[in-house]
Amino acid sequence: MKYFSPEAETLSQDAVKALQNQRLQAIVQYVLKHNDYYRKKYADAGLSDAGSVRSLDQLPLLPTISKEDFRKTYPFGMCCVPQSELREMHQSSGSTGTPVVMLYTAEDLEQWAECMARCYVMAGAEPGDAIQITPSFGLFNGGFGMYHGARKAGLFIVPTGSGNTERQVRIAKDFNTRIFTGVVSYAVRVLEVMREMKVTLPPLKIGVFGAESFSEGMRQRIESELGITAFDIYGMTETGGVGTLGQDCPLRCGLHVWEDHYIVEVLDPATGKVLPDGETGEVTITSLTRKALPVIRFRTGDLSKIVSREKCACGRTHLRIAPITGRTDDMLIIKGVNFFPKQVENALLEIPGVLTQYQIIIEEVHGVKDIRINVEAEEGVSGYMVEKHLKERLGFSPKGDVFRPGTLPRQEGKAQRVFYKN
Ligand code: DLL
Repeated sequence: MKYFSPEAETLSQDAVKALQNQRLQAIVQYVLKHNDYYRKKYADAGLSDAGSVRSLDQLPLLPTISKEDFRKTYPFGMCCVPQSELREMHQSSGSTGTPVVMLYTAEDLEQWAECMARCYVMAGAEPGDAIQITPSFGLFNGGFGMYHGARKAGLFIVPTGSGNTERQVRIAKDFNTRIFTGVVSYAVRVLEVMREMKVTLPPLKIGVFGAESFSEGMRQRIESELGITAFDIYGMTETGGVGTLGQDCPLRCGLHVWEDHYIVEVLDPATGKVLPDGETGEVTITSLTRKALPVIRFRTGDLSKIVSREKCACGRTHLRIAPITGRTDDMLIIKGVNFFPKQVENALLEIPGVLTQYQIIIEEVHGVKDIRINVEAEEGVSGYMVEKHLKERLGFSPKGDVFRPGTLPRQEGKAQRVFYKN
């Protein structure tokens, strides 16, 4: 099976645009009809006639929304349906403590499953393949989203959830896991345990990983050590969860965004203006088909660019964005040099013998920010080697401390890589 929904995934670009225009108009009218918060927001922005937005070129007239809007309206303030129509919720917690909530009707769950099933099939999943779902089944959208999609794609679900890594490895072996899914850093953790247990998993072929930015170096490590092809799956609580926004195909030429369900804009983070294709900015999403809580111009905080609107050689026609570089709020500026944690990761993994666990420690020495890298490595790698390579690749000179394998702390969910110390 090559496509889960051949017709939708290979619509001509003109047909995609026509569908988006029609769905955009409908969703704007829908939120204005069913939600006071959107109505007030648009009225406050002086848009008495927001409902007349008819096409994509008028989209930039509408105000953007952000996580702030979700937090202000917690838990039901952005909901467009009565509670009797809700069937599921998920939430993510952020730095402020007030969670961001996504609500789902039965139709929304179908839409989520459809997007996820397309991702699985794009990665090469076949009905009956054993899929091991390692994100937790709970408020985090990862576990359930992967589950709904796997049901839809007819896969054999092995719902381990997170934790008990040794058991994960045993189960993968016993149930012939072919598709391994999860948060990137947890996949790396499982890899380590496999190495310790000296287990190889012959049927394992596909990795579906996301929830964090990961460098090409990390992807290569995962692929070569597990002997799999690793796919980069994208989505978030506010757009309806994992996989809603798409994934890369085996040709690795960007993340295919499911454009019949979502409109992508890339905005200049400082001015909010739409950037031309090819320029990096803040990914901004409009959901076209969601009922309980649609987003219109949601500023995700994620940085990427549109790489192509041309048909991909895989046959899919929806536009492609570059893998996420980082978030608007995770760029680091040390001694005048700007960089993202992902760049440090890439540079570290170029050093032979360096392993996948690391920490970026930002400390203030006499009022000046400085950076220290703690990284696990095999015997023979010295702090000096790490410092020298990072200086060459990134243009600044952090202090590098090398740790023995297995000694830096691990997390079960998304990994914390950057630590601030005074
Ligand atoms: O992390 C959904 C997810 C689960 C995606 C499992 C993939 C796998 P949230 O907890 O709401 O949802 O976090 C969303 O995670 O805005 C990005 O900053 C980041 N993120 C998600 N996927 C990727 C990816 C899930 N493929 C936030 N690459 C997003 C880089 C990603 N960052």
